[in-house]
Amino acid sequence: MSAIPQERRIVTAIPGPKSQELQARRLGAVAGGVGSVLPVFAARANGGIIEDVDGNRLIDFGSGIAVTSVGSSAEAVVRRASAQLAEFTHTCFMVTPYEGYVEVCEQLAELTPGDHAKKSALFNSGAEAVENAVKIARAYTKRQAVVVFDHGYHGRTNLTMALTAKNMPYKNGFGPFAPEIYRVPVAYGYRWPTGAENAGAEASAQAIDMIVKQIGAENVAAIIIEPVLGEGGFIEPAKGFLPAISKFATDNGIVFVADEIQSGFCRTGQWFACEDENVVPDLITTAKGIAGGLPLAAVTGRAEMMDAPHSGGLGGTYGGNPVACAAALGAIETMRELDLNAKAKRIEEVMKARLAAIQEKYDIVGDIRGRGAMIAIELVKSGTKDPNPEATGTLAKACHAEGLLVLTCGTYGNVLRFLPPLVIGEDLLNEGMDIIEAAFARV
Ligand code: PLZ
Repeated sequence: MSAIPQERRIVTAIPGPKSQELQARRLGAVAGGVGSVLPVFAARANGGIIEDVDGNRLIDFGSGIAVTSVGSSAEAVVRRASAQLAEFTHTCFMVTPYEGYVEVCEQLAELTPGDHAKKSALFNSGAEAVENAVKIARAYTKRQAVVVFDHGYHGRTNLTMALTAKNMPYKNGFGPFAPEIYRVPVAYGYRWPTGAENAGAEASAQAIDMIVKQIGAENVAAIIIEPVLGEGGFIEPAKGFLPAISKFATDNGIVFVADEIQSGFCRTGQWFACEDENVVPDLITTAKGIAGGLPLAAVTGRAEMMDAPHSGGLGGTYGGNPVACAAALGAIETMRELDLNAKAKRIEEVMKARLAAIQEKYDIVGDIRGRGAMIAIELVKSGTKDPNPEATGTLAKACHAEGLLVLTCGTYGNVLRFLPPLVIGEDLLNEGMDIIEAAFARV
C-alpha cells in the first residue's frame, strides 16, 4: 500500500504542467471518444487521496465512479492480488479452473439478499454482467422482452446501450440497437407530477399497466432496475415502487434483476441497496466495488435460473480472472473488517447535514438525496425545478480547481454526485464539504 499522507495539497495549477504534457500526448494517441472528467494524471492513490504527477493531492469524492470503496490501494487487495500475480495470472476458468473463482461465488451467495440456493458467473465489466443476466433470464423463461426504466443506465455495449435511457453521450449515432427492449416510468420523487408521496404507487401502477398493455406480461423475460439509479441522477425510487415491481415480476414468472453495479457492496450503507425495502431479486448484477479496482463483475441469482443456460453458454476468456478474484476476496475482507456499511452510513450523516446547510442558503439546490456514500444534489434554476446543468458544471469545475474531485450525472446533467471511498477520513470528508460550500459562495 502506498502510504500517501491523507492531506489535500495543491502545489501547481490544476491540471499542472506534467499533467498538461501528458494530456497533449494523450490527445495524439487516445481516441477522442474516450473522455475524462478532469485531465489530471494520477501517480498514486490511497484512502481518500489521489496524488497526481505534479505532486498535487486531491480529495477523492469519486472513487473512480464508485469502484474503490475500500480505497485505491487497500492493503488486503494489494496483498492478495500480488500473491496471486506471482502464482499465475491466467489459465482461463473455462480451460483449467481455480479456487479463487469458486470462493468469490461462495461469498456472493452469502452476501446477496435471500436465503435461497444461489449460483454466480463472473465477468469483466458491468455491461457484460447485465448482458449475461439477460441471456440467463431469456434461457430460463424462454421469453424475449426486457423491461427497463426511465433514467436507467446499464452500460455501453450494444445490448446495454439499448437498455440505457439517455441518448447523449451514450447512444447517439451508435444504433441500430437490440430489439425487444421496453422502457417504463420510474418513481422519480422530486419530479413526479403529483408529488413525491404519490410517486411510488402511481409510477408502479403506470409501469405495470404499460407492461401488461403494450408487451404482455407473458412475453417478458426480465425486468431490470437499479435500486438506486446511478448515472441517471442518484434517483432513489420512491418507497413502495421496488416492492411493487418485484412482486409483479414474481406473480408473472418474470425474472427480477437488480443492477447493483453502482449501488452494491456497502456503497449505500448496506451490502446491497435493495435490502432497504427487503426486496429479494432473482438475479443481481455486481461490478465496480466488488474487487477494489480490478476488473470483475458477476451475475448472482437463484440456482435454477443460473443453471438454465446450457453448459458452455456462458463465459469469456478473462471472466473471473484469478488476480481480480484475489482482489475481490481482499476487498470483501476489508469491507467486513472495517465495517464499511457503518462507515457509509456515517458519511451520509456528515454529508447530508452539510448539504442541508448549503440548501438553506442557496435555492438552486432543488433536492438532496441518496444513501450512504452515494449522495447527490440536484441543481435547478432559482425558484423553479428547471434543471441547471450550467451551475452544476461550474460548481464541479470550482471544486476541481481547489483539489476536490467531484462528478456530475443525471439525465439533465444537473446532478452533482459524491462517491467518496468508504475509508475516507472524516477530516478529509469535512474539508471536501468546505470546498463545496465555498464553491457555492463563489458561483
Ligand atoms: N450498470 C448501474 O452504474 C457503470 C459508467 C461510466 P461497466 N456506470 C459508470 C461511463 O460513462 O461509462 C454501470 C452502472 C450500472 C452498469 C454499468 C456498466 O458497468 O463496468 O462500465 O461496463
